[in-house]
Amino acid sequence: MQAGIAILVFAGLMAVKTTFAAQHVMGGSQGWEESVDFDSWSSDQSFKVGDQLVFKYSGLHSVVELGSETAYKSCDLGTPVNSLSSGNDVVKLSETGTRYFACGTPGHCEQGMKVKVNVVSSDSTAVPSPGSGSSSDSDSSSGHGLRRASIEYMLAVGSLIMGLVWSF
Ligand SMILES: [Cu+2]
Repeated sequence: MQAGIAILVFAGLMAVKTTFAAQHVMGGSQGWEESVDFDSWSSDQSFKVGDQLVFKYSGLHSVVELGSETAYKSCDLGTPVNSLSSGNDVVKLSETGTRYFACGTPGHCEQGMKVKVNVVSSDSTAVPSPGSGSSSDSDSSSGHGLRRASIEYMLAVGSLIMGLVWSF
């Protein structure tokens, strides 16, 4: 019985952990493709420490991580921080800051196949969007984020309690 409870507690903790970390499939359903407008796609995303980026693509493409805004802007792929080419690559966001990714196929970056990922602390509930202004705006969006986080937390705790009840 005790071992069973320990397993349930562990499963519950895993549920909490996974509810808070998100996987971002780059480009959404289209994936890592030239046709995606990555600027507008990424503006709807909230990238947090602990989240993962997933790059899904065909053999026409690859993933090159760039080390600077300058390299990103000019599509300078000469000194990449990291290169990936499996077609189903997972990149973990382990700290705050900006990460830059582009396709390594000649010409694709210039065509817009690149994305900038602004990673914020996992405590943050709101990502200020450029040009958005008033304090009431940011208040309401952070309130929304908090509400969402607490609902996810309650779901995780709820499933843990359900598990405990069933074990008796
Ligand atoms: Cu490409």
